[in-house]
Amino acid sequence: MYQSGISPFAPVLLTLALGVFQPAGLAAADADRMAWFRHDKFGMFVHWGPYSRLAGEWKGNRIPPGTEAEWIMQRFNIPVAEYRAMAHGWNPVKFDAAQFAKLARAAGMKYLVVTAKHHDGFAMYHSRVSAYNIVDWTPFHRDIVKELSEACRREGIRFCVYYSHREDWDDPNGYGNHWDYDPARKDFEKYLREKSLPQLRELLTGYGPLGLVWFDRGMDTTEQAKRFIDLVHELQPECLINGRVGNYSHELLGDYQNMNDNGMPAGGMDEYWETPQTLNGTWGYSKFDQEWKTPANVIQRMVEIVSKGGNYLLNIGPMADGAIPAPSVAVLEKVGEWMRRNGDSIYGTAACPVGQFPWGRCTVKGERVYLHAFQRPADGVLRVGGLRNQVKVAYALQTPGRKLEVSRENGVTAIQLPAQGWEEGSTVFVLEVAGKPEAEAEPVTQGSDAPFHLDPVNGRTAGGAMKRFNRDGGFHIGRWTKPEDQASWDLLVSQPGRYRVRIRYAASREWVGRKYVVQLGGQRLEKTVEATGEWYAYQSFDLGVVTLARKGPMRVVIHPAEAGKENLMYFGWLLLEPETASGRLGRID
Ligand code: H79
Repeated sequence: MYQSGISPFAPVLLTLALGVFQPAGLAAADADRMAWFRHDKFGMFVHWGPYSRLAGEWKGNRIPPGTEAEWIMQRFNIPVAEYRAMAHGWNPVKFDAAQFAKLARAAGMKYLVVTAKHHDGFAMYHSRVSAYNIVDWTPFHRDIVKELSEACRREGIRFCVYYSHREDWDDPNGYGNHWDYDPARKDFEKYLREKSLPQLRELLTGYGPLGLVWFDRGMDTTEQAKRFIDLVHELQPECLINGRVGNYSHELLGDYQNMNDNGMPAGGMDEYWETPQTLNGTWGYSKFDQEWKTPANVIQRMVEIVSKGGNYLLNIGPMADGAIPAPSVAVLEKVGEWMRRNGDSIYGTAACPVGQFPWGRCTVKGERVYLHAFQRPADGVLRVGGLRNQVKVAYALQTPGRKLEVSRENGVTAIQLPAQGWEEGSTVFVLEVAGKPEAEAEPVTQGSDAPFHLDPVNGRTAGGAMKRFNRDGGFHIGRWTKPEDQASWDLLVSQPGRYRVRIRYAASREWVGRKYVVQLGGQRLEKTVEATGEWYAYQSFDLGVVTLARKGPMRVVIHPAEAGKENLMYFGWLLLEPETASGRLGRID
């Protein structure tokens, strides 16, 4: 177990002082463990292993650019013996851990996650559990996890490991290798007991405090996943666990959720999240993939992610000799220059309450709104709709002494922008506002004969109800067990009349039969949760017809009818379709 020298209460006090957002429904103890994750926003992912030596090519077969070169063993069904022989000759003499940690630091990244073992089963550290590791199996004989952990500590970068805990194409009992091993004869329990869990123990005991363990590909059962979680908690209680630790088709476990690889959510969520992304189209190095993202693109992705409350884990794929591809170094250094000037608008900020703007995104911290303009509007005016607060003063982040002219009309704040000082990627303007930044309540509107589409993005949650990620790359509202746990939407009805109400949700077997309430203005529908088959098997149900009698504002609320132990449902959307003479319109599935 590792102790930090800082009082465990320090991050909480800091958090309160800064007024930083904490996702609803999380216990204070969890928020404390999450403090660094919430603050740091930007991390470096490192995918490096024997696959890097192949660089996307095996016996003339090539991994297409834009796809995963670290999957080469599986992709071409390379026999274990041949892959092992290839790894046996791997000698990445140019590897320099300090270069990685210094690059992460120069880029403004605050944590680093290295593949201690990827799906190919090869350990990048000195494992006593399996001799198939970089120290015992290669002429290199150096423990790169150890070297990176020490270099990161010297540079003030939080050190973390990726460990593929289910997939193992080398082990006869691990997952995924069907070309050498007969899946019917696998003893997965033996793999967990004799390789996966013991190797995790080695990583948790041999490399100092870990910021987080990044699991991948999920686990068969919740019970198995809990053994990994328990081991992390037992050995390093402060260490965070990513959401891919458990079964993807059940309730997602872990301290935070990952988007799908390279995923970007449509809107903010009520839980901690991170998106792993590549700098080109592959994680492990491929000599065929030179489609590097530009610094401006990386900056804009980061801003977008942070504006939605997430963290950005950006990957580099070192080459066979251990060198970092020069184009990735160049991009990260440029991003770092931007971060040194604009980091205030990223670190320690929270999701923008207002959402997205045509010209860019925003982040907030305390009583400040950071407006990220991706390009200068042609008329030189930045229009900020939907912000409720009074603006006290506005300036460019780089020139706080030079105040900008601000006016407000029809609820829209307009800022006169300077012609100079524009930055590649994003130019940041600061609004100092009265009070905590808040969005103007903006009703959901309808077009002529168009349905109201009420979903997790345009709705509000209250009580314990949470907007959550799910494995299909979509989002749902979950964690609602009692009547106070609610989702609500404010509508502006422009077309009174009869509306058919449809709902889409997924329900695991345990939730079937629970009662829920849909309030539409004064009308109350009480319904029963029906079976959809699986946790994430969404289905639509017809809830009947209601009359929306008047034009004007109306509120829709959904909540459990009574308190229960189980979650109500994974809510996808509610649709109000006008019933017209021509029949039903605008079906959205
Ligand atoms: O480590 C990186 C990926 O290798 C790993 N996650 C990131 C962080 C990952 N594991 N599984 N997946 C990604 C999804 C698998 C996609 C697949 Fe395929 C589609 C496997 C087989 C078909 C991609 C395309 C790999 C081979 C072909």
